[in-house]
Amino acid sequence: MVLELYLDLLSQPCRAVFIFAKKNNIPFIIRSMEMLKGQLFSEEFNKVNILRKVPVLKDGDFILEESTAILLYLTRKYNTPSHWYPPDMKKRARVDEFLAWQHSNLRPCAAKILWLRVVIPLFLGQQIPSEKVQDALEELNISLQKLDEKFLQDRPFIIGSEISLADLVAITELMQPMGAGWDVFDGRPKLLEWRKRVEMALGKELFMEAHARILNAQELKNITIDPPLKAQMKPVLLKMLK
Ligand SMILES: N[C@@H](CCC(=O)N[C@@H](CS)C(=O)NCC(=O)O)C(=O)O
Repeated sequence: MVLELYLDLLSQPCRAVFIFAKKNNIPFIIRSMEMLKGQLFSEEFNKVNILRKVPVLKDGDFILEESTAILLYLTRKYNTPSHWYPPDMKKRARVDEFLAWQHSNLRPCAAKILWLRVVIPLFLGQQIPSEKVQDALEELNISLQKLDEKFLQDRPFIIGSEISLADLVAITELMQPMGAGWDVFDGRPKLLEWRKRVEMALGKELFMEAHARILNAQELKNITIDPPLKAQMKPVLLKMLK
């Protein structure tokens, strides 16, 4: 039975899973989900994941959520090249360390900007006060500095000379429109060189295939949100802005 992956490529964890599966020639069927069209609320998806989140992996009757768990499952089931998740105990621990750190640092900071710049304006039809965006950019800057100084240091990739799951997860977090001409890599030449190496290691074509939608600012502006979802989210988002 072929593996099924429920993904929306607007989502960072989905992009990481998508790139990993494709890069490693893992056969899968993509069950394309569109969060903004309310598809996570369908009856059909509810049977797969009552948490109504993507990504989800379905391998026969085995269903798995959480991108980190999915990536690790794929490395083990398909015995992917060891550089992704090295057998060496200390290198592996470094990948684990990064995967744990990013969930409460880089990811929420980058996601917040996406919400402020793209998602909330789409839902509420209004721009966000610039101080809010500025605060979020400053938080992201702190995380970027940690990525640079603690995790990357002077190595070509986060844990050494080869790409691992840590680089894959990090790059998918940073490839999103930050808005107002702000570029994550501006003034960070080391991170820029790292980004180029990661892109090359993954393959430019696959990299762009995964990021085409999220980087298409015009398309993002024209998305029509599912009306019931819009009504449901509006009070939550207004509260967020207070
Ligand atoms: N920790 C989870 C995060 C999953 C997650 O939050 N997915 C988001 C998209 S990035 C989602 O499905 N959101 C829909 C919702 O919350 O309604 C992972 O890494 O897989």
